[in-house]
Amino acid sequence: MKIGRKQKRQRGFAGFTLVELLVVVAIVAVLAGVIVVAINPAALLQKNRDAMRLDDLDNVHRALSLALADGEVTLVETGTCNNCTSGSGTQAVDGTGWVKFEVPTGKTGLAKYLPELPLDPLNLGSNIYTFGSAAGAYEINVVLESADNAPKMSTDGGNAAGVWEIGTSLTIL
Ligand SMILES: [Ca+2]
Repeated sequence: MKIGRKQKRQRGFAGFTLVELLVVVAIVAVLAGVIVVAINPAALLQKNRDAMRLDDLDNVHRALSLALADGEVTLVETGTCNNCTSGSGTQAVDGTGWVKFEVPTGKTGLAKYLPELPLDPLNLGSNIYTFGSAAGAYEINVVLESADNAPKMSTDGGNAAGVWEIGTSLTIL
């Protein structure tokens, strides 16, 4: 008997049973799960934010070092400053932002080296940048999120094992 074109096509589709299709869907779902676990997007985002934090604090540290060396700023005693953090202070780079300093007459200040103060990528709770200065030295702190960065925080030469500390005196904060 001759099989018509329509019948042939129907046979082709009938080649995949519902069970076979379900098995394929299940395999794809398992593979997708394995890939998500292997990549761990949440951990990746934490690492990205930490990289930004290290970059930000490095930039502020470098700008402050240059400004101090060039006599563009003088440090003040921050003491119990309540807006010396990126969470409560502004991004102003004139000494009124979360990084405090004074600009000697005729000088440009930190603005010569940094357009604005950075903010922590989350800038919430303990994820903020903190500044402190005393006796001509300063310190900037941030808490890193990624578990992989915990050793960085405990071996930075500072006095807080759970905080990344950078500056010219790491015992101010
Ligand atoms: Ca530390």
